[in-house]
This record gives sequence, structure tokens and C-alpha cells, in this order.
Amino acid sequence: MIVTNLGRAALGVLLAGLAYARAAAGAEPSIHIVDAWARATPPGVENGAVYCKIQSHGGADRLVDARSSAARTVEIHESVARNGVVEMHRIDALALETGASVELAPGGTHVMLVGLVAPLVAGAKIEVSFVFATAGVVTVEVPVVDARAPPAVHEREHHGQ
Ligand SMILES: [Cu+2]
Repeated sequence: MIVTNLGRAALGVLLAGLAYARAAAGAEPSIHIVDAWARATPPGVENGAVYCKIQSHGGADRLVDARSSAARTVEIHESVARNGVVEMHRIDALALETGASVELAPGGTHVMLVGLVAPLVAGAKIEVSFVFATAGVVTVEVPVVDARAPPAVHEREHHGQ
């Protein structure tokens, strides 16, 4: 009888601990967006691009949309090189595998700011919200970086060929 009661008490403590752990896990964002930057645009250029790394600490998820007050429309784009020409295509979603990280980089997948409200000026910051199917909305401040900065080197090389 005593053993059973102790067993129940131990089980109760264990369940309480699990509930606590679950609540704590829920408080942590399961998706982190790091190293985000937007390419500075010269006056007259209508579209801009945002790059970043998306790290999933939870289960599999999908980036299904993006929003920003810096542009009329925000789309998820994929760049594909065909006969030496880089073409961009809009994609509906970007899959994230469990615990994986995906990089949005020049020459690859990026968030396209279509119809900029104002030119993106180096040193400024814009707010971009990433919408995930499961994790919901993750909003980050994105610094605007000059196009001549190192991250753009690869793409310039590509265009020069
Ligand atoms: Cu694009």
C-alpha cells in the first residue's frame, strides 16, 4: 500500500515535470532567423531582396509567406541558372526539415520585396515578417547592406561571366 502511494506520488511529480517542460518549450520560439540582410537599392529600382538563415529547432515546418511594410508585395523567390542566365521564380513555400537550417542567399532562394515603398538605403533597417505554417509569424529587423559588401561578391562574379 505504501509502495503504491509512493508510486503515485512519483508519477504525479513526473507528470508535473513533463507539463512544465512542455510549457517551457512552448515559450521558446522554434524558429530562429539569423544573419538577415537586405541589399541596398539605387533610386529607381523597384524591387529589393532579403537574405537570411532560417534555423528550425522544432519539427518540420514550411515558410509559406512573408510580409513587410517596405514593399507593396512580398514573395518567396528561387533563383535558377539556365544557359548562364539567372531566372527568378516565385515559389509557394519553402520546406524546413526538423532541426535543419536553410540559407536564403544571393543566387538562391530569397525574399523578394516587390514594389519598394522607398529605396533601401544602406544603414537603414526594415522590418520583415516570415510566416510559417506551424510556427506562425516570426518578425525580424533587417539591416540594409550596400550591394558592394562581401555577401554580394558571388552574384557579381556570376553576372560577369
Ligand atoms: Cu526575386
